[in-house]
Amino acid sequence: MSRAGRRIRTARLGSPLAAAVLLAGGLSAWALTGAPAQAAAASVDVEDDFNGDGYADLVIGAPNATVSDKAKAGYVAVMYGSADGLSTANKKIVSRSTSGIPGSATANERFGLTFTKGDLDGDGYGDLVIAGGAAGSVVMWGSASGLTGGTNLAGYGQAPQAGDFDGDGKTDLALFAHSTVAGDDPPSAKAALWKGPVSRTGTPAAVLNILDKSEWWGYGEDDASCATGSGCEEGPDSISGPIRSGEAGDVNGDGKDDIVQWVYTGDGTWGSRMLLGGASGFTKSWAPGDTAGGATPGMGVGDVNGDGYDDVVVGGDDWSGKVRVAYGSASGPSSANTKSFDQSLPGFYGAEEEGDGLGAAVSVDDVNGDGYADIALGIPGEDFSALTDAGSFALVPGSASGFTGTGSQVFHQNTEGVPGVAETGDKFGAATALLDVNGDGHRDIAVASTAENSDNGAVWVLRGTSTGLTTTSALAFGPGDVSAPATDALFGYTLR
Ligand SMILES: [Ca+2]
Ligand SMILES: [Ca+2]
Ligand SMILES: [Ca+2]
Ligand SMILES: [Ca+2]
Repeated sequence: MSRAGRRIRTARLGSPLAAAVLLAGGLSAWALTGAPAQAAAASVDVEDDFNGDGYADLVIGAPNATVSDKAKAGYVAVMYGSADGLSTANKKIVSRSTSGIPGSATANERFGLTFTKGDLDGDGYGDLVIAGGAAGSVVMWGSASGLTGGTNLAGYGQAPQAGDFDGDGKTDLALFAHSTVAGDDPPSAKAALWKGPVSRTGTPAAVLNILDKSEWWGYGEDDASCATGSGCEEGPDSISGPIRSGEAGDVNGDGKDDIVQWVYTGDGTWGSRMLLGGASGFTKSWAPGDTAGGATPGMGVGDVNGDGYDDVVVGGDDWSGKVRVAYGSASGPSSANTKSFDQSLPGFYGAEEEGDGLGAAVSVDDVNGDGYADIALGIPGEDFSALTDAGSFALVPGSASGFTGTGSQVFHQNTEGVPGVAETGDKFGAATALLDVNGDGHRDIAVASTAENSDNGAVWVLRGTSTGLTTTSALAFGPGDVSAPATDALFGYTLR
């Protein structure tokens, strides 16, 4: 993930108080202000740091967990970073049964199936928006002591996305109603573009059109009913769904964040949708995988070739077993400037076989600190050593010429130094996230196996270095290690 006007923790130096302290006493006085005790690494984004300590915090979704005897009610585990990385002791488990969280645990709600991070109220601490299906979403607010509270966002419970979509420097929130697949045509679903800042009562500075007027679409031949903003199938407050996932970044370099989503495209098929940010709502554009069958590939956004335009990376899907990298430009990504690869890429270890799920998870951000976003790929269907679907993951470095394969790394549970033992059907690599949990300037990887220990799931963390990922100090933990419900939880189904 990389966002327009990316703000890192050191942005807090811009506050009058911090600036005055620096002038008066330099960094030695820093701790006295209540601001972060150490100067944070440039690799820790504000939205990833809920408690403002300069270490990125990981969020783990466990959407199928039983909570308060309600099957598939779901929860998220928030793991706070530290100089030593993550610790199973430093966490917060959040469900509808958690004190302060509105609502109550509900069977099949799958709370935490999707979520997004962003500093919605602009106080310098990242906030977390957790989708909860038909019941809507919940915002938890960052503070020096971590996430607190729980503000209900009724009506919007699917694939929320934070970013600066109108380019004013404040974090906005794109909200989408929960909807389910309905036959031939994608159903229209309620949606809203909330202009930031968003107050802790859940009130935005303004509500903008989710779609620019040029995109409004109504019933009938001439769309006349839509011209007034009413009767729209897709319009100021509606867009087609359902939506499985989304990622934000600035693919056309205009300072406004854009969203790539995986959405229902009708007739049982799913595909990508690119929404370009704008002052008067999103406009639709192209992304790879615009019609792609039923599987959901991973999607990531980041500047792989360092040209200032974020690039869109879409994993293999039913129609393409290849990972596609659509390089951004002033006019956004295009098919003409999209390059694809699979495991036959020179430098990439592994054999390309049917059903590998190459890129079933995708994360794009800079690990080795050279300024080029690197591509993490989950390969949960990878077979090796006669183990079917044991799974693996890879890191493919970015460069001035984009991905080349040079320097690629592949890991699985039998890689020396990786905790655990690879087994048939583990599906290691089902989800990935890149974030700097130990604040050393190199993003680390979190990777999940949702099929570990039946369907309980587990998460591994490998550290980033100037030469890529290392197994040194690798960590693995499951839901039981964080005192959370384990049975069939799919712990790690979503990571961010
Ligand atoms: Ca933190
Ligand atoms: Ca943009
Ligand atoms: Ca680029
Ligand atoms: Ca890099």
